[in-house]
Amino acid sequence: MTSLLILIVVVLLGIAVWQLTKIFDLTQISVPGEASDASEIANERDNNVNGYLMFGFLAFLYILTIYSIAKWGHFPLLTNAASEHGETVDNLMIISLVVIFAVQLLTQTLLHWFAFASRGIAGRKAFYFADNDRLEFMWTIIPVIVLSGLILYGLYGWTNIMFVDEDEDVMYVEIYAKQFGWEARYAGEDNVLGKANVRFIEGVNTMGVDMSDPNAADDIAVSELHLPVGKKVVLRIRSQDVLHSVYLPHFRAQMNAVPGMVTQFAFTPTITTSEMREKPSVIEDVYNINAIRSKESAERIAKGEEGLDPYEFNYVILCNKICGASHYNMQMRVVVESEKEFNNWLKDQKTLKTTIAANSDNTDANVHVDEAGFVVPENVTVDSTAVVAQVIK
Ligand SMILES: [Cu+2]
Repeated sequence: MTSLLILIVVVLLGIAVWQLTKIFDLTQISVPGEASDASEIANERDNNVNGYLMFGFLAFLYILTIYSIAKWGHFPLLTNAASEHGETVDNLMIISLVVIFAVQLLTQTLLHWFAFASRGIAGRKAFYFADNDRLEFMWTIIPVIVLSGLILYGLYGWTNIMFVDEDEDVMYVEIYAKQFGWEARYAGEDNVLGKANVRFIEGVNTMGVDMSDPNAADDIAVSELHLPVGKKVVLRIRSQDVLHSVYLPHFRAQMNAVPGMVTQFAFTPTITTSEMREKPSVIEDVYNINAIRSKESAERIAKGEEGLDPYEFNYVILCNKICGASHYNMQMRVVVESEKEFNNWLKDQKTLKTTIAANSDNTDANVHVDEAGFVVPENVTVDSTAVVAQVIK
């Protein structure tokens, strides 16, 4: 309703301005026989001014672009990729940027130069031709070759990234997305994730793992993702409610989390968290962030609020689909460490089965444990309308 009112006001304002300009035009009476600036036909001076203004605009465009690149053109996602395939993605990005910049520099310069060179001059007539096959051929074939090259390189990179050899020694980890947070599940010793479905969500079994599936017995649910460096990990991605997107910027990895299906992305981390913290560019970023943060912290303390802790570099999973009100805050910390550190950490994590059993001891009415020790949810109904309402609101 408010938007409709705003729209009506904007339309009425437009009509008012239009009427005012008409009145203004009517008041500009020109005396017959006298040269008047109010003439609607452009004279030599108008044409020259417009011709030079085109150059002025071109200069403005590039001075602004080059100044922006020099001042803010720090591209943290074009270097320091922390995964094996990351370099391919970065190269594709850099090549695309260079090609786009070169092509637009050439075309914009030509466009503005032609506008200047062909400006109206008294007595000069425009040269007209209906078509020119050679020109048509050139501006068709050159983009075709350049774009095919880029697309083929992209496809080659993508198939290489997405291909997982069946014999390869990989680690399976499930990433579970929901409004608004992430959970992860390790496949355990058997390296097979137990089946899961949203209908099994109950109590501590927040990912809806089917505990009657024997493969689920050793699955480990965590809220922080740890990965051993140099080991290929296959992320199996599910969503509880709406579309989310698993985005691991430092590893150049992204895949949608789609309700009702399992998507996957495989990558090999190559740099541990502590190695990344030592990189000069990361140290500089952290320093800059903390300079802003300490200012903010001082302001908070002055107001009697709690101060902020200093920022420390960490890999993260972010959500890259606008999935609702708290989308911006959907993140999970990722720790890349040596295989030994990873194994020690994993050893300390409890299996989902143990956690559920410990909780069901407190007699949860809807859950019982069968003879094999598996927790079986009874009459679990999931109110999916509640989630939809939240999205619409
Ligand atoms: Cu999300």
